[in-house]
Amino acid sequence: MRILVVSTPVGSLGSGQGGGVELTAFALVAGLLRRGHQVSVLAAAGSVLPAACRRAQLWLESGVDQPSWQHRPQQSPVEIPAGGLLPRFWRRALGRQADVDVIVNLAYDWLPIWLTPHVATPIAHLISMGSVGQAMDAVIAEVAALHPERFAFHTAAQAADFALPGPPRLVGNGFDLSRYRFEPRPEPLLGWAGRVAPEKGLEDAAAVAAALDLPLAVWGLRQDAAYAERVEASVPPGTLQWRGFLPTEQLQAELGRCAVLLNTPKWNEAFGNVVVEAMACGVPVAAYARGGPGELVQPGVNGALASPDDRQALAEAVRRAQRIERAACRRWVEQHCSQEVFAGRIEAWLEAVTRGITSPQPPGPV
Ligand code: HBI
Repeated sequence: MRILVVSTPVGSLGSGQGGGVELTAFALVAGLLRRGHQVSVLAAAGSVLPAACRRAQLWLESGVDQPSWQHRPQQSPVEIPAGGLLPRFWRRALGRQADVDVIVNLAYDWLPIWLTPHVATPIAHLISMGSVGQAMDAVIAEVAALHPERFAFHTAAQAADFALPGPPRLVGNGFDLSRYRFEPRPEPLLGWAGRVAPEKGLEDAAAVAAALDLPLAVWGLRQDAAYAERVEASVPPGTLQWRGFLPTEQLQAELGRCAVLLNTPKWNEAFGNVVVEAMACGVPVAAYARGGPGELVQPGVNGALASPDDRQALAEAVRRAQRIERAACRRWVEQHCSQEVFAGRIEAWLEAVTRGITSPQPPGPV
Protein backbone atom coordinates (compact mmCIF):
# COMPACT_ATOMS: atom_id res chain seq x y z
CA MET A 1 0.00 0.00 0.00
CA ARG A 2 0.98 3.65 -0.44
CA ILE A 3 0.80 5.00 3.11
CA LEU A 4 1.08 8.59 4.33
CA VAL A 5 1.92 8.85 8.06
CA VAL A 6 1.07 12.22 9.65
CA SER A 7 3.06 12.78 12.83
CA THR A 8 2.31 14.70 16.02
CA PRO A 9 2.23 18.51 15.75
CA VAL A 10 3.87 18.74 19.19
CA GLY A 11 7.60 18.95 18.65
CA SER A 12 9.71 17.44 15.91
CA LEU A 13 10.53 13.73 15.64
CA GLY A 14 13.82 12.97 17.37
CA SER A 15 13.49 15.79 19.91
CA GLY A 16 11.93 13.64 22.64
CA GLN A 17 9.12 16.18 23.05
CA GLY A 18 6.67 13.93 21.20
CA GLY A 19 6.88 11.44 24.06
CA GLY A 20 5.99 7.87 23.26
CA VAL A 21 4.48 8.68 19.90
CA GLU A 22 8.01 9.15 18.50
CA LEU A 23 9.01 5.52 19.15
CA THR A 24 5.66 4.36 17.77
CA ALA A 25 6.17 6.43 14.62
CA PHE A 26 9.64 5.02 14.00
CA ALA A 27 8.59 1.41 14.58
CA LEU A 28 5.48 1.81 12.42
CA VAL A 29 7.37 3.41 9.51
CA ALA A 30 10.35 1.01 9.64
CA GLY A 31 8.07 -2.01 10.05
CA LEU A 32 5.80 -1.06 7.13
CA LEU A 33 8.82 -0.33 4.90
CA ARG A 34 10.20 -3.80 5.71
CA ARG A 35 6.87 -5.29 4.66
CA GLY A 36 7.24 -3.66 1.27
CA HIS A 37 4.84 -0.72 1.60
CA GLN A 38 5.59 2.73 0.20
CA VAL A 39 5.67 5.11 3.17
CA SER A 40 5.89 8.89 3.37
CA VAL A 41 6.01 10.81 6.63
CA LEU A 42 4.67 14.32 7.25
CA ALA A 43 6.39 15.80 10.33
CA ALA A 44 7.48 19.10 11.92
CA ALA A 45 10.52 20.91 10.58
CA GLY A 46 13.65 19.65 12.33
CA SER A 47 12.38 16.07 12.41
CA VAL A 48 14.94 13.36 11.73
CA LEU A 49 14.16 9.71 10.95
CA PRO A 50 16.43 6.87 12.16
CA ALA A 51 18.35 4.79 9.62
CA ALA A 52 15.67 2.07 9.57
CA CYS A 53 13.19 4.65 8.23
CA ARG A 54 15.50 6.20 5.66
CA ARG A 55 13.58 4.78 2.68
CA ALA A 56 10.47 6.74 3.68
CA GLN A 57 9.86 10.07 1.98
CA LEU A 58 10.03 12.77 4.67
CA TRP A 59 7.98 15.91 4.20
CA LEU A 60 8.53 18.71 6.67
CA GLU A 61 6.16 21.49 7.64
CA SER A 62 6.96 24.41 9.86
CA GLY A 63 4.41 26.21 11.99
CA VAL A 64 3.40 26.90 15.57
CA ASP A 65 3.24 23.70 17.67
CA GLN A 66 -0.23 22.56 18.64
CA PRO A 67 -0.73 23.11 22.41
CA SER A 68 -0.36 19.70 24.07
CA TRP A 69 -3.56 18.06 25.30
CA GLN A 70 -1.68 16.90 28.36
CA HIS A 71 -1.97 19.01 31.54
CA ARG A 72 -5.09 20.81 30.29
CA PRO A 73 -8.46 20.87 32.05
CA GLN A 74 -10.91 18.21 30.76
CA GLN A 75 -13.23 20.93 29.43
CA SER A 76 -10.53 22.74 27.42
CA PRO A 77 -11.76 23.92 24.02
CA VAL A 78 -9.84 22.91 20.88
CA GLU A 79 -7.24 25.62 20.28
CA ILE A 80 -5.47 26.08 16.96
CA PRO A 81 -2.84 28.86 17.10
CA ALA A 82 -2.35 31.28 14.20
CA GLY A 83 0.21 29.82 11.80
CA GLY A 84 -0.49 26.46 13.41
CA LEU A 85 1.40 23.36 12.36
CA LEU A 86 -1.70 21.12 12.59
CA PRO A 87 -3.76 22.85 9.87
CA ARG A 88 -0.65 23.04 7.70
CA PHE A 89 -0.12 19.28 8.12
CA TRP A 90 -3.67 18.62 6.95
CA ARG A 91 -3.62 21.13 4.11
CA ARG A 92 -0.54 19.21 2.82
CA ALA A 93 -2.03 15.76 3.53
CA LEU A 94 -5.35 16.52 1.81
CA GLY A 95 -3.42 18.00 -1.14
CA ARG A 96 -1.72 14.61 -1.56
CA GLN A 97 -4.60 12.29 -0.72
CA ALA A 98 -4.98 11.16 -4.36
CA ASP A 99 -1.43 9.72 -4.33
CA VAL A 100 -1.91 7.43 -1.33
CA ASP A 101 -4.17 4.50 -0.38
CA VAL A 102 -4.46 5.41 3.30
CA ILE A 103 -3.44 8.21 5.66
CA VAL A 104 -2.30 7.13 9.15
CA ASN A 105 -2.77 9.88 11.73
CA LEU A 106 -0.56 9.71 14.83
CA ALA A 107 -1.65 13.09 16.22
CA TYR A 108 -3.89 13.14 19.23
CA ASP A 109 -5.88 16.05 17.82
CA TRP A 110 -9.41 17.05 16.97
CA LEU A 111 -8.98 18.27 13.36
CA PRO A 112 -7.87 15.03 11.62
CA ILE A 113 -10.52 13.00 13.43
CA TRP A 114 -13.27 15.51 12.57
CA LEU A 115 -12.16 15.47 8.88
CA THR A 116 -12.42 11.65 8.61
CA PRO A 117 -16.01 11.25 7.25
CA HIS A 118 -15.42 14.12 4.78
CA VAL A 119 -12.26 12.88 3.06
CA ALA A 120 -12.26 10.35 0.21
CA THR A 121 -8.92 8.73 1.09
CA PRO A 122 -9.38 6.77 4.32
CA ILE A 123 -7.79 8.37 7.39
CA ALA A 124 -6.86 5.82 10.08
CA HIS A 125 -6.14 7.04 13.63
CA LEU A 126 -3.71 5.38 16.01
CA ILE A 127 -4.88 6.94 19.27
CA SER A 128 -1.82 7.54 21.47
CA MET A 129 -3.31 8.44 24.87
CA GLY A 130 -6.27 7.66 27.10
CA SER A 131 -8.95 10.28 27.71
CA VAL A 132 -7.46 13.69 28.45
CA GLY A 133 -10.13 16.07 27.18
CA GLN A 134 -13.86 16.14 26.58
CA ALA A 135 -13.53 17.61 23.06
CA MET A 136 -11.36 14.66 22.00
CA ASP A 137 -13.57 12.07 23.71
CA ALA A 138 -16.59 13.50 21.88
CA VAL A 139 -15.09 13.63 18.38
CA ILE A 140 -13.66 10.10 18.76
CA ALA A 141 -17.08 8.78 19.84
CA GLU A 142 -18.85 10.64 17.03
CA VAL A 143 -16.55 9.43 14.22
CA ALA A 144 -16.07 5.92 15.62
CA ALA A 145 -19.85 5.49 15.54
CA LEU A 146 -19.70 5.97 11.74
CA HIS A 147 -16.29 4.40 10.99
CA PRO A 148 -15.17 2.13 13.86
CA GLU A 149 -12.49 0.49 11.73
CA ARG A 150 -10.63 3.82 11.44
CA PHE A 151 -9.46 3.70 15.07
CA ALA A 152 -6.76 1.61 16.70
CA PHE A 153 -5.50 1.68 20.28
CA HIS A 154 -2.42 0.42 22.06
CA THR A 155 -4.16 -1.41 24.92
CA ALA A 156 -7.63 -2.39 26.13
CA ALA A 157 -7.24 -0.19 29.23
CA GLN A 158 -6.65 2.83 27.01
CA ALA A 159 -9.49 2.00 24.60
CA ALA A 160 -11.88 1.58 27.54
CA ASP A 161 -11.68 5.35 28.10
CA PHE A 162 -13.66 5.95 24.89
CA ALA A 163 -17.27 5.30 23.79
CA LEU A 164 -16.84 2.81 20.94
CA PRO A 165 -19.59 0.89 19.08
CA GLY A 166 -17.80 -2.47 19.39
CA PRO A 167 -14.62 -4.22 20.49
CA PRO A 168 -11.59 -1.98 19.86
CA ARG A 169 -8.82 -2.78 17.39
CA LEU A 170 -5.71 -3.23 19.59
CA VAL A 171 -2.26 -3.02 18.02
CA GLY A 172 0.05 -2.90 21.04
CA ASN A 173 3.29 -1.12 20.15
CA GLY A 174 6.55 -1.97 18.42
CA PHE A 175 10.25 -1.57 19.09
CA ASP A 176 13.40 -2.06 17.05
CA LEU A 177 14.85 -4.68 19.39
CA SER A 178 18.25 -4.60 17.70
CA ARG A 179 18.71 -1.28 19.52
CA TYR A 180 18.30 -2.89 22.98
CA ARG A 181 21.06 -5.07 24.40
CA PHE A 182 20.19 -7.80 26.90
CA GLU A 183 22.07 -7.24 30.20
CA PRO A 184 22.21 -10.41 32.36
CA ARG A 185 24.03 -8.84 35.34
CA PRO A 186 22.28 -5.94 37.12
CA GLU A 187 23.69 -3.52 39.70
CA PRO A 188 21.98 -2.84 43.07
CA LEU A 189 20.12 0.01 41.35
CA LEU A 190 16.44 0.71 40.72
CA GLY A 191 15.31 2.60 37.63
CA TRP A 192 12.49 4.94 36.60
CA ALA A 193 12.05 6.49 33.17
CA GLY A 194 9.52 8.91 31.72
CA ARG A 195 8.65 12.56 31.45
CA VAL A 196 9.22 14.05 34.91
CA ALA A 197 5.65 15.29 35.43
CA PRO A 198 2.96 14.64 38.07
CA GLU A 199 0.94 12.14 36.03
CA LYS A 200 3.96 9.83 35.96
CA GLY A 201 4.10 9.40 39.76
CA LEU A 202 7.87 9.67 40.34
CA GLU A 203 7.24 10.56 44.01
CA ASP A 204 6.00 7.01 44.68
CA ALA A 205 9.04 5.40 43.05
CA ALA A 206 11.33 7.68 45.05
CA ALA A 207 9.59 6.75 48.31
CA VAL A 208 9.86 3.02 47.56
CA ALA A 209 13.57 3.31 46.64
CA ALA A 210 14.21 5.13 49.91
CA ALA A 211 12.25 2.46 51.84
CA LEU A 212 14.30 -0.31 50.19
CA ASP A 213 17.49 1.71 50.73
CA LEU A 214 18.41 1.44 47.04
CA PRO A 215 19.36 4.30 44.70
CA LEU A 216 16.86 5.24 41.97
CA ALA A 217 18.21 6.30 38.58
CA VAL A 218 15.76 8.68 36.87
CA TRP A 219 15.78 9.13 33.07
CA GLY A 220 13.53 11.56 31.25
CA LEU A 221 12.74 15.12 30.25
CA ARG A 222 12.36 17.25 33.41
CA GLN A 223 9.12 18.68 32.03
CA ASP A 224 8.00 20.06 35.42
CA ALA A 225 11.02 21.40 37.38
CA ALA A 226 9.02 22.39 40.47
CA TYR A 227 7.59 18.87 40.65
CA ALA A 228 11.10 17.39 40.28
CA GLU A 229 12.36 19.51 43.17
CA ARG A 230 9.44 18.47 45.38
CA VAL A 231 10.23 14.80 44.73
CA GLU A 232 13.94 15.37 45.38
CA ALA A 233 13.12 16.99 48.73
CA SER A 234 10.83 14.10 49.73
CA VAL A 235 13.62 11.48 50.02
CA PRO A 236 17.08 11.38 51.68
CA PRO A 237 19.82 13.10 49.63
CA GLY A 238 21.52 10.68 47.22
CA THR A 239 18.41 8.52 46.71
CA LEU A 240 17.76 9.97 43.26
CA GLN A 241 20.32 9.95 40.45
CA TRP A 242 19.03 12.35 37.73
CA ARG A 243 20.24 10.98 34.38
CA GLY A 244 18.31 13.37 32.04
CA PHE A 245 16.64 12.58 28.70
CA LEU A 246 18.86 10.18 26.75
CA PRO A 247 18.40 8.99 23.17
CA THR A 248 17.59 5.31 22.94
CA GLU A 249 21.20 4.16 22.41
CA GLN A 250 22.43 5.56 25.74
CA LEU A 251 19.15 5.02 27.58
CA GLN A 252 19.06 1.28 26.93
CA ALA A 253 22.72 0.84 27.92
CA GLU A 254 22.08 2.46 31.32
CA LEU A 255 18.61 0.97 31.80
CA GLY A 256 19.98 -2.55 31.38
CA ARG A 257 22.07 -2.19 34.53
CA CYS A 258 18.99 -1.81 36.75
CA ALA A 259 17.81 -4.65 38.98
CA VAL A 260 14.16 -3.56 38.54
CA LEU A 261 12.35 -0.72 36.72
CA LEU A 262 9.55 0.95 38.72
CA ASN A 263 6.54 2.21 36.77
CA THR A 264 4.10 4.37 38.70
CA PRO A 265 1.51 5.85 36.33
CA LYS A 266 -1.06 8.17 37.96
CA TRP A 267 -3.03 8.49 34.76
CA ASN A 268 -4.39 5.93 32.29
CA GLU A 269 -1.04 5.47 30.53
CA ALA A 270 -1.99 4.30 27.05
CA PHE A 271 0.91 1.89 26.68
CA GLY A 272 4.10 2.47 28.72
CA ASN A 273 7.02 2.29 26.27
CA VAL A 274 9.65 2.40 28.99
CA VAL A 275 8.20 -0.79 30.47
CA VAL A 276 8.93 -2.66 27.24
CA GLU A 277 12.29 -0.94 26.72
CA ALA A 278 13.42 -2.12 30.15
CA MET A 279 12.21 -5.69 29.54
CA ALA A 280 14.03 -5.65 26.18
CA CYS A 281 17.25 -5.16 28.20
CA GLY A 282 16.29 -7.96 30.60
CA VAL A 283 15.04 -5.66 33.36
CA PRO A 284 11.91 -6.90 35.16
CA VAL A 285 9.25 -4.25 35.91
CA ALA A 286 7.37 -3.51 39.14
CA ALA A 287 4.32 -1.48 38.11
CA TYR A 288 0.98 -0.24 39.37
CA ALA A 289 -1.85 -2.35 37.93
CA ARG A 290 -3.12 0.60 35.90
CA GLY A 291 -3.35 1.50 32.21
CA GLY A 292 -1.07 -0.06 29.62
CA PRO A 293 1.66 -1.10 32.07
CA GLY A 294 -1.01 -3.04 34.00
CA GLU A 295 -1.58 -5.12 30.83
CA LEU A 296 2.06 -5.41 29.72
CA VAL A 297 3.41 -6.74 33.02
CA GLN A 298 2.69 -10.48 33.20
CA PRO A 299 3.22 -11.27 36.91
CA GLY A 300 5.98 -13.82 37.42
CA VAL A 301 6.97 -13.73 33.74
CA ASN A 302 8.34 -10.22 33.11
CA GLY A 303 7.59 -8.36 36.33
CA ALA A 304 5.20 -7.85 39.25
CA LEU A 305 2.07 -5.71 39.77
CA ALA A 306 0.93 -3.65 42.76
CA SER A 307 -2.47 -2.14 43.57
CA PRO A 308 -2.39 1.43 42.26
CA ASP A 309 -0.92 4.16 44.53
CA ASP A 310 -0.08 1.58 47.25
CA ARG A 311 3.62 2.21 47.98
CA GLN A 312 3.89 -0.74 50.38
CA ALA A 313 2.51 -3.05 47.68
CA LEU A 314 4.92 -1.54 45.15
CA ALA A 315 7.89 -2.25 47.46
CA GLU A 316 6.74 -5.89 47.72
CA ALA A 317 6.35 -6.02 43.94
CA VAL A 318 9.97 -4.84 43.58
CA ARG A 319 11.12 -7.72 45.77
CA ARG A 320 9.14 -10.23 43.66
CA ALA A 321 10.45 -8.68 40.45
CA GLN A 322 14.04 -9.10 41.64
CA ARG A 323 13.52 -12.88 41.51
CA ILE A 324 12.33 -12.88 37.86
CA GLU A 325 14.53 -14.58 35.22
CA ARG A 326 15.92 -11.66 33.17
CA ALA A 327 16.11 -13.61 29.90
CA ALA A 328 12.35 -14.29 30.16
CA CYS A 329 11.72 -10.52 30.05
CA ARG A 330 13.62 -10.22 26.79
CA ARG A 331 11.84 -13.28 25.33
CA TRP A 332 8.40 -11.84 26.18
CA VAL A 333 9.18 -8.59 24.34
CA GLU A 334 10.46 -10.48 21.28
CA GLN A 335 7.20 -12.43 21.13
CA HIS A 336 4.80 -9.50 21.65
CA CYS A 337 6.37 -6.09 20.98
CA SER A 338 8.91 -6.37 18.20
CA GLN A 339 8.72 -3.94 15.29
CA GLU A 340 7.87 -6.88 13.04
CA VAL A 341 4.95 -8.10 15.18
CA PHE A 342 3.66 -4.53 15.54
CA ALA A 343 3.94 -3.78 11.80
CA GLY A 344 2.02 -6.99 11.09
CA ARG A 345 -0.86 -5.78 13.29
CA ILE A 346 -0.75 -2.30 11.66
CA GLU A 347 -0.76 -3.85 8.18
CA ALA A 348 -3.79 -6.02 9.05
CA TRP A 349 -5.58 -2.92 10.37
CA LEU A 350 -4.79 -0.78 7.30
CA GLU A 351 -5.82 -3.56 4.94
CA ALA A 352 -9.14 -3.76 6.75
CA VAL A 353 -9.45 0.03 6.47
CA THR A 354 -8.71 0.07 2.73
CA ARG A 355 -11.12 -2.84 2.20
CA GLY A 356 -13.70 -0.80 4.08
CA ILE A 357 -14.43 -3.49 6.66
CA THR A 358 -16.57 -1.80 9.29
CA SER A 359 -16.64 -4.42 12.06
CA PRO A 360 -13.35 -4.26 14.00
CA GLN A 361 -11.55 -7.60 14.39
CA PRO A 362 -11.28 -9.13 17.86
CA PRO A 363 -8.52 -7.36 19.80
CA GLY A 364 -5.03 -8.69 19.00
CA PRO A 365 -2.80 -10.08 21.74
CA VAL A 366 -0.79 -7.36 23.46
N1 HBI B 1 -1.11 16.98 22.20
N2 HBI B 1 -2.38 18.35 20.77
C1 HBI B 1 -1.60 17.26 20.97
N3 HBI B 1 -1.32 16.45 19.91
C2 HBI B 1 -0.54 15.34 20.04
O1 HBI B 1 -0.30 14.62 19.05
C3 HBI B 1 -0.01 15.03 21.32
C4 HBI B 1 -0.32 15.88 22.39
N4 HBI B 1 0.18 15.63 23.61
C5 HBI B 1 1.04 14.49 23.90
C6 HBI B 1 1.34 13.69 22.71
N5 HBI B 1 0.80 13.93 21.51
C7 HBI B 1 2.30 12.53 22.85
O2 HBI B 1 3.35 12.89 23.72
C8 HBI B 1 1.57 11.35 23.47
O3 HBI B 1 0.65 11.00 22.52
C9 HBI B 1 2.51 10.22 23.72
